[in-house]
Amino acid sequence: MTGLLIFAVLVLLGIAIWQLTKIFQLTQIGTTPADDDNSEVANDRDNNVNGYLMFGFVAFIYIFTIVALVKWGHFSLGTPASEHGPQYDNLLAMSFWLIFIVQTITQFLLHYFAFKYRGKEGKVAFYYADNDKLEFIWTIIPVIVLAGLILYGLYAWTNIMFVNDEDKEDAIYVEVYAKQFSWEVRYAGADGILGKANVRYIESVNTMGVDMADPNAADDIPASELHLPKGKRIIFKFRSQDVLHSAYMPHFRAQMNVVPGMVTEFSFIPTVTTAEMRQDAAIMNKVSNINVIRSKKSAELVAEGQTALEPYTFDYLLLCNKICGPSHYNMQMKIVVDEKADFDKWLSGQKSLGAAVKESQEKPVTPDVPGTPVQAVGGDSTAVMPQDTTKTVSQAKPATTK
Ligand SMILES: [Cu+2]
Repeated sequence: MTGLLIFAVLVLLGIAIWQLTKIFQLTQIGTTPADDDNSEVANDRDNNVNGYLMFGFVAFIYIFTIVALVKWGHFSLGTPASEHGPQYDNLLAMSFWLIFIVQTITQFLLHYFAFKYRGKEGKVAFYYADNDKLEFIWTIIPVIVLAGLILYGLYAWTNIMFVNDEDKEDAIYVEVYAKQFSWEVRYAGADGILGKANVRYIESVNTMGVDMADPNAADDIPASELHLPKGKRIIFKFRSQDVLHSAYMPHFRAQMNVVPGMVTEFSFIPTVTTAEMRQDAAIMNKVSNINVIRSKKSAELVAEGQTALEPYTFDYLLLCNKICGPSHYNMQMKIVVDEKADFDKWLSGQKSLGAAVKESQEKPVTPDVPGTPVQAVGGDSTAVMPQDTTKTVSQAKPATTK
């Protein structure tokens, strides 16, 4: 912080000195004989310098574009893992190529003509009012191209966002619940319907505030990992406990705002299991790069007498993509895409919410969802502190943080 202040002071001091010299120069006007070199009118040397600088600037743009593509091109999203993914990537690729081609040509023309018609002493600019034909051409071409792009975009949008009734019947409903700074998920259970929920019902192990009086609620299944079956349509219902979050699943080309006080929706069909994605060439390359960095770091840690880092293995992630507070960067949840049979096996091994609530009423509170402590919400007296695992709900002190 001090460094920043010193930097700001130095910059301001520099500006002050510069302004003072300008004022000094202005006071000298008219007192000394005119000097051609300091004239405000550009001479041929100035015009040439500006003309070549124009070329230099366009060269800089092109070189930077090439370097960026080579150096950072591999940060693009890679193989899509959802059914709508390729269509989404197609739309993005089309937009990028169009922008790339148009900007490459127009930037060149802009800078080339600025160079070609740079000022020359004694040369007067030619007055050219307008040309209807030219204006028609450069209006109609962008109109046609943009209309095509927008129409294709709308087509892709309805394809991705619209789920027909037939598909809805066969889908798996999953609620994704966001809070500062973690995610929880809840599966609809055997009845295929998610029980109603509200932040006011948050109590003990019922960390998502499900209304246990709703007959659809008891069979709901809470989980701390998002498991999805390959080839099945998943309909996500997003809710937030506190502030605006955004559920971002980049590998599935899915993102949806998570808004307090309302339920938002997104749906997709996963097409690549976690095991299959781990065999993807680009992913394997990324993983080995990360592990090179990790092994270097591990060597340093071991030298300091600490334990080495575990090697990294690829997993899909659900991330938060709205800056929602100080730990936003670490708000993530692992996503596992399994074959349908493995998914069914995993789901049947999870405890239903009804059973969990019943159990917690019989014995002291031990939340069985790791990493999902009940958060204090606006002085909610039922909230339990994360460490508070030994007391029953009635004994728990109200949380006083925040
Ligand atoms: Cu967030």
